Amino acid sequence: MSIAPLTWQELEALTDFQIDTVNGATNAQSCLRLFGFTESDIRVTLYRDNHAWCPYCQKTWLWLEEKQIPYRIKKVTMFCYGKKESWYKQKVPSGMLPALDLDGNLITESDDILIGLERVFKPLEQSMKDPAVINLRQLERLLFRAWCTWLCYPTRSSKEEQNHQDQFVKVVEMVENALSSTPGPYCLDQFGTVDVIFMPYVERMNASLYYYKGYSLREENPRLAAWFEAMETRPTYRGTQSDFHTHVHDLPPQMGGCWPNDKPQTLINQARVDNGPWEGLPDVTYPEPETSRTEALQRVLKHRTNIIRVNPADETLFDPALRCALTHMITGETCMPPLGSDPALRYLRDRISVPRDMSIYAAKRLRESLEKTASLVGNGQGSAIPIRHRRDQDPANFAKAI
Ligand SMILES: N[C@@H](CCC(=O)N[C@@H](CS)C(=O)NCC(=O)O)C(=O)O
Repeated sequence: MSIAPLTWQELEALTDFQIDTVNGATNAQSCLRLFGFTESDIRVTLYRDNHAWCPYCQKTWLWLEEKQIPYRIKKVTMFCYGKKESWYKQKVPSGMLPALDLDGNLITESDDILIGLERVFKPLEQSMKDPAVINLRQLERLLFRAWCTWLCYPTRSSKEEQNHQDQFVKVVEMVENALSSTPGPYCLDQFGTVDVIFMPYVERMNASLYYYKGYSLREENPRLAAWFEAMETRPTYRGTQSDFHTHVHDLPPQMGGCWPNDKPQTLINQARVDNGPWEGLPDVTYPEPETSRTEALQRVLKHRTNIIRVNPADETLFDPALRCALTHMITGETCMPPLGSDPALRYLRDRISVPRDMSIYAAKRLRESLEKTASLVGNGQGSAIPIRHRRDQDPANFAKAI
C-alpha cells in the first residue's frame, strides 16, 4: 500500500525540532556561543570552514566547547567547495583555516591557537607544553603520516600495499599501548587536550580506511574502541561528529586522492557506505536520539527551496519525490514517488553533509528514506560525486537560508 505524499504544510506540522544554538549543546549551525555569558564577555572569534569539515578547525572548536569559552563563529569557504571570501583573504592571505581572534590578535595554526587560548583561559586539563602531551602530540603526527602513506598514494604491488598497511598498524599498536597505560579510556589520566588533538584525524581514519581499505579501525582495536565510546559520551564531540559517507567523499579532494585496495571487504564496505543500510555502521555507537527524524525533517524544511533549486532534476519531478521521502521518514508509510525521480532522490542522498546539515543519526534516517523511496522506482543514480573538488556543495547556494 502506498499513500499520497504529504504537503509541505502538513510536513511542517510534524516537526517541532528546535535547538538552542547559543546556549544549548554543541552544534554546527551556531554563529554565537555564550554558555550563559553575555555578548560583552566575548574575547574570541573562531574562523572555521562552512562545512564543519576541516580537522584543524574541529580541534579548536572542541577545545572552546569543552572549556565553555564564549565565542563568535565566522564561517569561511574552503577552496575545493567554492570561492574563498575576499574579506577572509584580506585577514589571512593564504586563506587557511582555522584562524582565531583573541582580544584583537589574530592567531593562525591550530597548535598556536590552542597555546594562545590556554595562556588566557588555562589549559584544557593538560597543557600543550607538558612533556607527556608533547609525546602524544608527536604520536598523533606519526599516526597521521602512516595513514597518509597508506591511503593517499597509489601502490605498484600488493606487497607495497601490505607494507603500508603494516606500517600503519604498527603505529596504531603504539596508540593502543598508550591508551592501555592510563586508568580510564582517555589518552592521559583525565580527558583533556590530547583527546581533542587525536579526535579529528582518528575520526577521518576510521571512515576512510573502512571504505577504501576494508579495515575497521574502531572495531579491530579494543582501546581505540573504548576511547571512541568515551568520546561519544561527550555532547561536545557529538555536536562535531561526522559520518562515514560525508568523510569518505570529502577526503579525496582535500588529500589529493584516496586509493582503494582490491580486498573483497573493501567492496562490501563501499556498497554499505554509499547505498546503506547506514544503521549499525561503526561511525557511531551511542543510542539513536528520539529526535533524529524530526531533526532531519526540520533541516530539510528550512532549506527546501535551495535543496530543490540545486537538484539537477526538474522541480515538478523532485518536489513531490522529496515529499514522498520525507513522508516515509516521518510516518513510516510507503509513498511512491513519480517515475524517473530515483536519480534526483539519490543526488540528495549523496549530498547530506554531517554535521554541517544535521547530526549523524538524522542524516542516516534521511539517507535511508531517500534510498527506500528511490528504490521504489528504479536504480538510477544521481550524477557522480566529484573527486577533485566539491563545488557541488558550494555553500554560496545556501547562503540565504543558513
Ligand atoms: N597546520 C595548519 C593546517 C591547517 C590546514 O591545513 N587547513 C586546511 C583545511 S584542513 C585549509 O585551510 N585549507 C585551505 C582551504 O581548503 O580552503 C593548522 O594546524 O592550523
